[in-house]
Amino acid sequence: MNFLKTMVSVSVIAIASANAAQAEKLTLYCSAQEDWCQLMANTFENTTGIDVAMTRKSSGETFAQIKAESSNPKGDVWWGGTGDPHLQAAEEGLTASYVSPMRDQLHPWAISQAVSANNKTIGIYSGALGYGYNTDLLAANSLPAPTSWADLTKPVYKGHVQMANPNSSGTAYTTLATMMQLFGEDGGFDYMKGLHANINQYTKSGSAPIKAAGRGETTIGIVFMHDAVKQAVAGFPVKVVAPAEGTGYEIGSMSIIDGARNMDEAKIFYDWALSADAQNLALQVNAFQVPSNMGAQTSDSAPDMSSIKLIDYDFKTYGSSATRKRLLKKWDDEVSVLPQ
Ligand code: S7P
Repeated sequence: MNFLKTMVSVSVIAIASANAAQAEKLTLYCSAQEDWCQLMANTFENTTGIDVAMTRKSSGETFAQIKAESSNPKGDVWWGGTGDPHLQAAEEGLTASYVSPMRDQLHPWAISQAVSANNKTIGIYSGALGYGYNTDLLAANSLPAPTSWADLTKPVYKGHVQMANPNSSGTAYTTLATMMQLFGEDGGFDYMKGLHANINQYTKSGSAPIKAAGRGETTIGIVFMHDAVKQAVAGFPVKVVAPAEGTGYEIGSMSIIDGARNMDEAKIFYDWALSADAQNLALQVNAFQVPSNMGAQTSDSAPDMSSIKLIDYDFKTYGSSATRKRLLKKWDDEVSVLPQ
């Protein structure tokens, strides 16, 4: 595909060409899946001539890095990852305000993410939380098929469930915040304790548990449903579950880092990443999130968000610095230390 011909916004190209002659490098912190990060970086580089140095880390880890570097910022754009830590970064003054000319091409949910953060972040995709299980392992262990969140705390699944650590992983923080919203704070922490009894490993990355399930290293992995679909489409014996009680979701986000050394290039990347063509790159790497550009394609394999019982996820509360810090500390102090 020739992106210079097909790019939706002519203004994006004009700015890109003008600036590409000058310098042009961009340090990209990426928190989506590795193959998607790489494709975004390479395609942007080829399209604009701007050199991209890309690092992939999970959402919580990237937040921590940007915070640690805040007196001497090294990154320019943070692309991908769950919205909560992007909102926290905005609140803590780690990211910069920018209103892209591409905004009128976006779904309202992507713009509302920006509005709630004084335009310091914006939605680039969305996806629902759930889990997946390895159908072969389930049968081999004569386990019943789980259908709800409550099922995952049943003793029969002891040692069969894997999720990420909510400190490093946006997926796992979304899980923690979802349980608070489904069951209340006391009930939610009781749930996390019950789940902990069945967990075989807390991974660093959010999608690792379903990759492990695909390989037969765990029976169940708690992940975004689109990450489970990716394993199923790749041919692994993975069944995707939308939990019966309902579930939370993410607005995967993008932010420009405050004090970015390459601010012009950061804005060029930002505008480009909001275009339909850039978002359609997701299809090449089986990234099954729902794109934020209304003209971008959603794969037929993507989980149908309208058929999933979604909670009214409170991004303002669970993306706030005070709430995220408090919940993570409470999880560290009261859940992670419990014997298994
Ligand atoms: O790209 C897949 C995806 O699930 O990864 C992001 C995730 O936050 C990154 O992994 P962590 O859970 O380890 O932070 C999601 O935003 C995205 O949908």
